[in-house]
Amino acid sequence: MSVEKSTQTARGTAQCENTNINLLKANDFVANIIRDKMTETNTLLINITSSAGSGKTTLMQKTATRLKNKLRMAVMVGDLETERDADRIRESGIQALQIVTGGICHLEAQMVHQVLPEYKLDEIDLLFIENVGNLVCPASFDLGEDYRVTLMATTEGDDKPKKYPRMFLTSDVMLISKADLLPYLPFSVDAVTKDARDINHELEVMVVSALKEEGLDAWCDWLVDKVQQKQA
Ligand SMILES: Nc1nc2c(ncn2[C@@H]2O[C@H](COP(=O)(O)OP(=O)(O)OP(=O)(O)O)[C@@H](O)[C@H]2O)c(=O)[nH]1
Ligand SMILES: [Mg+2]
Repeated sequence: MSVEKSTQTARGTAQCENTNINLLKANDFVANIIRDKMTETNTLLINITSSAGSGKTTLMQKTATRLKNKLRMAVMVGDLETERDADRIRESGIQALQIVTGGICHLEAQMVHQVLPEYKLDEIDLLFIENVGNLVCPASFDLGEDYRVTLMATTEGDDKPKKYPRMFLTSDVMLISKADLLPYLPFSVDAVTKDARDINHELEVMVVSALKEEGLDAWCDWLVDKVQQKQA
């Protein structure tokens, strides 16, 4: 590459980084407004992230069925297109609204803030945000959540934490999902846990199968505990 071209490339990268920094600053400003609002209403906000298809919506459905008589719950779900996930979650008997991002690969705090008036937050103990399925972009956007929970499906392969470290660094919990498939896949729970904890020593790890309803007691107990802590 010529010196001139390499300078242009470097400048292009710097401009891009400035734009990103400004975008993230604006995002964090709104995320803090959301966080303050959730503190006012004692609503626990959980941001659910993962690659596409790791089982987020299925987990929301099963969690709603198990906890809806114990906690007042609602979900906000982001996808590039369609209302399908919100429809599925509503079938479980809780409020769910779809944010259609129209091509954007993550949710931003501004998008969440815009739909918050649709929820009666005073009457909600636990609000989930199901983020767009993507292990990269959503990692950089704080949505004002109390906790970030990342699903790591057995079908994705156990090498993902080291390849996509930011998501695991910024998460509080890694839920190893689709555990019912463990007997059929070359996936090591120990290896993925070690890799993820090398990146984030404090990461909590749970193993679940939403389909077979395994590991959901520990997950639901964790949620109830966190709601109680927030409301204490
Ligand atoms: N074997 C198995 N399949 C599961 C489990 N949970 C979900 N699935 C299947 O995985 C596929 C994707 O599940 P979804 O819940 O739609 O995943 P998602 O993460 O919400 O997908 P996106 O919103 O598109 O990113 C569906 O075919 C589910 O039936 C599980 O615990 N075990
Ligand atoms: Mg989904």
